[in-house]
Amino acid sequence: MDPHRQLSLHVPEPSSRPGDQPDFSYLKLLPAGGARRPEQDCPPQDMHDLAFDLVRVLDDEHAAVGPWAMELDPSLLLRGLRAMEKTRIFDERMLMAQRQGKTSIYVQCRGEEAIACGQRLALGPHDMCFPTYRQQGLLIAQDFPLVDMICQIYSNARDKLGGRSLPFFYSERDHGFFSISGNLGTQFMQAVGWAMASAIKGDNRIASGWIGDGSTAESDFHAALVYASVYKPPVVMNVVNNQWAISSFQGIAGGQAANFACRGHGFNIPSLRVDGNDFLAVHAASKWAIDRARANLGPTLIEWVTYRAAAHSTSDDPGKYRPADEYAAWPLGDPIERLKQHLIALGQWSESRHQAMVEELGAEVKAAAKQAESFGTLGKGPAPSASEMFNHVYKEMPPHLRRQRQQGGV
Ligand SMILES: Cc1ncc(C[n+]2csc(CCOP(=O)(O)OP(=O)(O)O)c2C)c(N)n1
Repeated sequence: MDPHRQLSLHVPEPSSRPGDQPDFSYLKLLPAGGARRPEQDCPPQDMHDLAFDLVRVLDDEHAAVGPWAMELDPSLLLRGLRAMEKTRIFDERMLMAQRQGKTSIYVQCRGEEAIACGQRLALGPHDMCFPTYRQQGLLIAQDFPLVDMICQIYSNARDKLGGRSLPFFYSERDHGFFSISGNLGTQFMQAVGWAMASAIKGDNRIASGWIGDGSTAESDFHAALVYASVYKPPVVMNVVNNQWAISSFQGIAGGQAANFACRGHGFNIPSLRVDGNDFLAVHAASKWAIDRARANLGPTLIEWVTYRAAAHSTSDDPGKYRPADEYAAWPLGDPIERLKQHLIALGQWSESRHQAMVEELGAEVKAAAKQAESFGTLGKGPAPSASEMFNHVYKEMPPHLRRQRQQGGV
């Protein structure tokens, strides 16, 4: 008889599937105000606990509590609230536009608005973000023209990228928004390289890199951590843990064995785990990491704990792999509602003012969509010239591409 035991693989399964009760008992949630706030120059090895805690500022009564609660001007909070609501309304409109055939695909960031909006408002205007496709809030929070975004989503005659890129793969260098690529994870390493270049040049600008929980399984994530660990460039390394990578739950990327924040420990990179649906926590943790980078104290890894409330994209049906009401049971709530209630508790806001703002933003987004439509939609045109296809492959068009263009008669 074979004395060895029969081997088997461990295949992680999410805590609930369609038809099951949502179950988030796997999340270790500390009360708001429970996590300590280390000094700006705290050595990474002295803050390991913060990768296992959860930085939260807003408590259940909508008050800002604990050491991460900063003295923030209410006008900043109102800007954040407006940016988040505008992002959500924009997403809703573009989802509808996709259903009407005006674009081929769209990706919402519903439930994750606080993260991109909160960090953008903590960054300087000349810092550079390396986003994924789910950080449209980085543009919207700086009042970037919606018409430009929509023209690209519609791949129309006014699309600045000449129809060469997927809808919502924006590229806005002058607004600190690096070209989005479809290949997951690549931007995370590039953010580190950009930050290294900034330091080599003796510049004062910092980088902000973004990646999803699923994409941390890409090798570029690890390469980025190695370079960030060795050269200590000024970069904020954001992992948005929204629990899902299309239909794969975060455990498939290793999140069940060890959370994403603690991956910084092996690289001696300071790491924070933060409530991503708490705008005040997002802003405070971002500011901590940004100030640290700017003081030449190196990178910070931040795991933002959040939930992807919508489908992965317009091509996805989450009802096939997770309980339909899972988001309703998400223990960290909705980021817009939480900040709204906080501002109401401060006496700075009201339900009726909020309603008026929603209507105003709805009208603004609708007008931008209409204007963009006048330059064409995917279905109806006008479209960019087919000759655009040959532009920007190289700086100068080589003879073989020129010939192909002539053969195409464009
Ligand atoms: C290298 C690579 N592999 C696979 C894909 C297909 N793909 C697109 S999005 C996605 C899921 C990414 O999940 P996550 O990183 O958690 O980000 P989220 O979509 O949740 O924001 C996958 C597998 C891709 N675009 N690139």
